[in-house]
Amino acid sequence: MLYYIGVFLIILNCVTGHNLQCDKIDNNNRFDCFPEYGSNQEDCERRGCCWSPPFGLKHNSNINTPYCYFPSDFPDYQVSSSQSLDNTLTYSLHKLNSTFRQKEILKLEARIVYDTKNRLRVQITDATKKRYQVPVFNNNYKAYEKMKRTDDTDYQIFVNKDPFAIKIYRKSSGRLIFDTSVAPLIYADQYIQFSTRLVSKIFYGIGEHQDSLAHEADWNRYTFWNRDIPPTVNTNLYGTHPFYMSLDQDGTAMGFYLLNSNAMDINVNPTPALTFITIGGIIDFYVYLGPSPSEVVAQHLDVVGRPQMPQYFTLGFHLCRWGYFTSEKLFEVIKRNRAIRIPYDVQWTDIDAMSQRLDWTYDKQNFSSLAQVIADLHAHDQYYVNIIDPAISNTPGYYPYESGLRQNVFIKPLNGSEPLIGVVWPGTTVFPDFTNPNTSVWWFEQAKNFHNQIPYDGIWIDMNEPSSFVDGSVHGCAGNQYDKPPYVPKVVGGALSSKTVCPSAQQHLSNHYNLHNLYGHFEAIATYNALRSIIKNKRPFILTRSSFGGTGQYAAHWSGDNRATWEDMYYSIPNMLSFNMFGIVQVGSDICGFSGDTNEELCVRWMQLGSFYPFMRNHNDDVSRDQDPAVFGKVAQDIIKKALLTRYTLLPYFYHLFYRSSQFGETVVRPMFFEFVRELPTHSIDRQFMVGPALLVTPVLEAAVDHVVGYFPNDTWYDFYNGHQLDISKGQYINLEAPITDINVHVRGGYVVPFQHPGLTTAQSRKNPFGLLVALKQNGTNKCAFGSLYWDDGQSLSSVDEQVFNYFNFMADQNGLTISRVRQGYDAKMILGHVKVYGVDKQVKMVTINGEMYDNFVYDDLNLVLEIKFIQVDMLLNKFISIFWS
Ligand code: MIG
Repeated sequence: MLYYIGVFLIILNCVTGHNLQCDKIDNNNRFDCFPEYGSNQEDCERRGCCWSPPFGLKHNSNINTPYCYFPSDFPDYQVSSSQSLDNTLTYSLHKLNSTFRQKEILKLEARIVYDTKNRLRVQITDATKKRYQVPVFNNNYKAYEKMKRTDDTDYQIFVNKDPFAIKIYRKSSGRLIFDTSVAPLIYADQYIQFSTRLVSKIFYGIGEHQDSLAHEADWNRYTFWNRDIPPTVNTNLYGTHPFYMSLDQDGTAMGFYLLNSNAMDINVNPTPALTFITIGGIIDFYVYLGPSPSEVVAQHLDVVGRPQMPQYFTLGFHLCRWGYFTSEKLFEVIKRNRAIRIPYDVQWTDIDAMSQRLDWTYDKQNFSSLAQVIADLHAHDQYYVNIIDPAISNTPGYYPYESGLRQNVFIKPLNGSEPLIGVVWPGTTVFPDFTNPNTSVWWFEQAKNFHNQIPYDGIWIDMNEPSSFVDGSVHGCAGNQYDKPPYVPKVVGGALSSKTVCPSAQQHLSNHYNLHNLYGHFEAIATYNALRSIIKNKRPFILTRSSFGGTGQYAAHWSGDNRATWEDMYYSIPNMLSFNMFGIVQVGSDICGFSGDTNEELCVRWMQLGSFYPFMRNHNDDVSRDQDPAVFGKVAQDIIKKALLTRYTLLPYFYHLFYRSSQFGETVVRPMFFEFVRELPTHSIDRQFMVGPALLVTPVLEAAVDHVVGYFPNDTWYDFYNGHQLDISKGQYINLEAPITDINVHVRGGYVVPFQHPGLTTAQSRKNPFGLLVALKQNGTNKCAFGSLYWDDGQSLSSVDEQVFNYFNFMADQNGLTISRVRQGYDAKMILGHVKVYGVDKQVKMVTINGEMYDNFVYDDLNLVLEIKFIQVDMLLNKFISIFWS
């Protein structure tokens, strides 16, 4: 009997190709051995992999359970020797034979660096030959003191020798947070693959993609290859940020960043695990130990670079559209929005203002009065931003082209001596190579010349994936191993050259194959440096579409060509929250939608939501209806105006958050789980978000409703507008009234939110009295609230370094409020005019300010709000201001 079963099993194995190393692996733990299209049993088995159609297939994602997967004994690397020096462990790795990828590298070196107490770095390189590495640097990188004692870290590293694998444990809990042993390491010249187990089924980050904030570890794939395409799910988009964060059961967060700029797929499987497939460069990654989500982000920004402080005006409202077509129409739009008195700081123009769509020109016929319009904006303390595309027309006699040719700044095809030619808006074009230092010099000259005619205040860099209307070039591509790599990640269009420059094209630092995902990043640097010299001593304002890790040091970002739909309005939230984790904190989407006609209801709701974006711009395309606030009915206008006034009121708070971001790597807008990690429902919320720690925004994201359900963590929450406290005793969902007149915003008890009476421009607002919104929180028998404010001139590059700023701390309890001036370095008028206290549960009969009785207060015994108005206290006169009530 036993004998027969044995024979039967052997026969079955022969038929299906199964062996025990395959059978051990259940469906969920399959790691794809055939990520190309068209897998079949024969080719799969030739790879030495297991083939079996899975049962229980899922069809709800863009990738299925693989039929072809690695057996657990698939050939892998082993450690042949190791060495430990200071803070670095070095391992020599080798693999005996190549498997199925072309040009596998059999000898590798792995270096594990104990970077800091809560951050480590791993690099795995070819042991004998130098390979391309990402040439991106961090501006504000502070050299840390080399870790001497590697036992002083929050992490413990375990290296398995055969097969080679890295496991990282969090010391405090003993939990495994990173583990490459789940699948083989493959390291070939143009194909590098490794996997890691995730700490939980949910992870965040991995952008730029159109997706929810929280990603579930089910079969899925994220592709990275910067691409000009309206945001679509399951598609590579404008930027590359291979960073993820994951939360463990105990609420601790870890983060991971793969510093690699090549085309990449990240495959997800339900193990839960991620598999990174990149087609070049090296393995170079960081693991961050947190333990809080905010700490993970701060640790990540220590690596890629923290955002610069923005100019204050850029926090105001920006108005743009493609298709003003004439400067008269442009001026009309400016005037009609001024006329309805909406707060409004910046007016933009798009490519229709260029002469024949040539960069660094304007249309002298249709936009003949452009300079006057700008002068008028400036006279109204408003600002102007124009668009620049990287591609330069190769029309003979066009100065940017001719001078660029002379300075040899354009990308060339493989072995070519003349620039590579593509097609963009002005027709045939060449592409500046911003990795070449000459290019920065030339770019500065163009920007400077243009600024002499058209004194712009910031630059919008679009189309910098880079985008082209032809694939590769007008002459195609060389067709070598870079144009046609052995493995192509699942990019839109199927080929790397799709609607961009040939991968084989030559740039100063490497080929385009390696540098493609950095194109926008390098353009942002060149533009930033140009503006630093042209607009002296002011923080450059640049808006970029394409981005890479660290671009936030130079530029703001918007989410590209969204649609005027409720769905795209929703996607703007996960997008801005993810970009805040990537260190591009000044971010927002085209408000009211870029393509398609908007409608009044959508646009009103979107303007309300947009009032809480870190970057607030209303913009649309050349064929859709106008959507600036003034085109809507009076009721809609008033609602929009109210939203904008709320934003302008809160700008000091926003500005303080930007300061925290530039100094400490904090986020400006953040997911709710950053503040309430112990409340599980927050982990996947992306229809609500927080502005800093103190404001919770619950927008309406669908048509024709007058209620919205929001989750409110176990804390004290007050209605932002009237101070009414939500009646909750635990974290819970609440069905809020949501009339179109207001967006729901709640203030969190325990915080003091600084504000300022709004003007119609930030310049006006900045002259107005300040206010403090004190939201008390019960703390034992006390109630208390805290906050701070950073304040500088809103424009100088050196404010922080030279300490030309003022800084205040606010402390309140149930009886009073103290304002302490911690630093006085910026000479300005700062008047405290207004204090609102939420959660004052005793009738107030008397108020004193700095010991003197003050009469101008109102106590609302319905909402328990004390409001003290028309104060005139100079915030810079005394070190302390105290206000008491009883
Ligand atoms: O191919 O400049 O995302 O904001 O209005 C379209 C025209 C080029 C794409 C940008 C969009 C801009 C548009 N640009």
